[in-house]
Amino acid sequence: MNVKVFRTKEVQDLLKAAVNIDDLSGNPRLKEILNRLLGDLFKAIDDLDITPDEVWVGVNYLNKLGQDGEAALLAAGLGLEKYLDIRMDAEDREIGIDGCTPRTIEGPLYVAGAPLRDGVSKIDINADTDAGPLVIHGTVTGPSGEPVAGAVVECWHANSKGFYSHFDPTGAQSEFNLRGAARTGADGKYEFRTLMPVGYGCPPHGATQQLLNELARHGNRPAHVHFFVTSAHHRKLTTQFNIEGDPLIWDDFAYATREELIPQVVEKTGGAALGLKAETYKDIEFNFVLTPLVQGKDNQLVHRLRASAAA
Ligand code: MBD
Ligand code: FE
Repeated sequence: MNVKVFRTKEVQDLLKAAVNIDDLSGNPRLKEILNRLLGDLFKAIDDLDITPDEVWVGVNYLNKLGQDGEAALLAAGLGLEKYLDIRMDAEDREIGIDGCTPRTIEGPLYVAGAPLRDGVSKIDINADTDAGPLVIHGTVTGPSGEPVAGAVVECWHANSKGFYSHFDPTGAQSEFNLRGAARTGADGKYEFRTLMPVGYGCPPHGATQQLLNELARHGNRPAHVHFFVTSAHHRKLTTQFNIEGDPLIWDDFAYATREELIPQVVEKTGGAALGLKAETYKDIEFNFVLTPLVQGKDNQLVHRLRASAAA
């Protein structure tokens, strides 16, 4: 088949009818966006001669994606979440914001409500025989290097199997294991006492991995630790660092790696005195430089559906 019908009045009228374009009620922004996306899809079907069978494969894929609860995971894997970061970075450059800790994607595995402690937060609750102790610490500063008091650093990461609490298919972790928050004092310092994570892999039988297989892509991330940093007088920072030496560090299926987000891992002793499970532990210093509010507000705060639980 090599027919072209997209430009016909019948199809253009159909597109308008589908989003009820002539009716001023409803959600005008949604109408605008859906009209464009549906039109681009119709045009692609015409241009690439996408067959009915192929369309139904796609429709049924969306059903499986939803059943598996993986739409946000796929958004990360297809670079959509990274693309939003690229756009926000460009917006920042345009208004002269730079030199601060780079953002990188949030991902789909944050859970709100983790315990908040002053200064030091020990976040490993469950024993994990395959993971050694890890201390993550640093200072939160503003753009000119001044320590920020009262900043809240939230942290979440995987265990030695690459699984996150709340989403662990083995059910092995209690709520908020490897998740927590630390509030800075006048010196701007925070610290997490935890265990070394291992990289995440997509559920092997889920919709995301199914699509990645067709693309001959893997669905793995290097070992990493996520952070939100919030402070009343700065913009919220969403970032992560990677664990140096992980072989996937420049082959992340979610494209979150950045040069500035690979801190040194230093081996230290004195773990017992810190309440760690071994005398020898890994230490990572990671400092956060926050960006200023823009005209008194956070112009890039991202609202999205997030899991939450009670501490
Ligand atoms: C993760 O741990 C993650 O950080 C992202 C972005 C996607 C899937 C799992
Ligand atoms: Fe993650």
